[in-house]
Amino acid sequence: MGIVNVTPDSFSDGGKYESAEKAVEHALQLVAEGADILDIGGESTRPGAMPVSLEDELERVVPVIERLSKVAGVPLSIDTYKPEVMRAAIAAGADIVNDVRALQEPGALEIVAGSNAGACLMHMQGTPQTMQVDPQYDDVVATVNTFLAQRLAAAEAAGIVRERIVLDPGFGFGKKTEHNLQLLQQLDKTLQIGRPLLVGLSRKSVLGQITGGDVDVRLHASLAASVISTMKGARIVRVHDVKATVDALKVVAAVI
Ligand code: 8Y7
Repeated sequence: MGIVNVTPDSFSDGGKYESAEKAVEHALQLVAEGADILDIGGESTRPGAMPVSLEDELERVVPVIERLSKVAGVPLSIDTYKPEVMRAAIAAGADIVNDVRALQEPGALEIVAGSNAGACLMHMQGTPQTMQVDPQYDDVVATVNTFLAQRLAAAEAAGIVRERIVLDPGFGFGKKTEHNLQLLQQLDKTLQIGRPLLVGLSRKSVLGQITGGDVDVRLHASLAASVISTMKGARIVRVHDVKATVDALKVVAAVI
């Protein structure tokens, strides 16, 4: 899964049209590099990031999804927690809802249930504004897995068949380095819930904690994370660096 951020370029006055054009161009580059899914997001969920209004988020992502649904040739995922964005993105051609809040916003379950879209249910402790301020767990693996099993049950109860759902422990979302590493070490336990797993570790700060590298020099650590995740059973890795990841995972696939 290749990451496509649709955010206005603060260094250019080209405006909304230009940021949509750039996102489409980047997305098609990721497909050429071997991405099987594109994840399109209009609001950053990085720690401390500012929320984006519903109107701005819709204006950013809908034109990009409309365009890519005609030309990309791979499934499109919409990265949002807002039910209105899910609805508009699905209408524009999105195939998957990637929700860092696991469809907990009022109306989110119903919108996905009333569509044919797949869903990624992710664990997060707290909110992006404050989640990295001293997160605490008694047992992070048990807490995350209990939450994911509960959200899977809620999705099924709302009418979303389990075959449409993947689960994600939510690396970096309200987790310290030790929590992230425990979740990765024990990914087999999350897999036991019985659904395919998506893992997002690309360029994340846990990798910087280990290597000492800033966000722009985390490629090699990110590749290690994708290889480990895949060997531990993850089915989808959400990454910025598609070409390098595809090569690394071809080597995994040749021996697994
Ligand atoms: C993840 C994600 C982000 C992740 C899923 C970043 C939107 C932060 N991370 N979605 N989104 N899993 N499913 O650094 O780990 O990429 S945003």
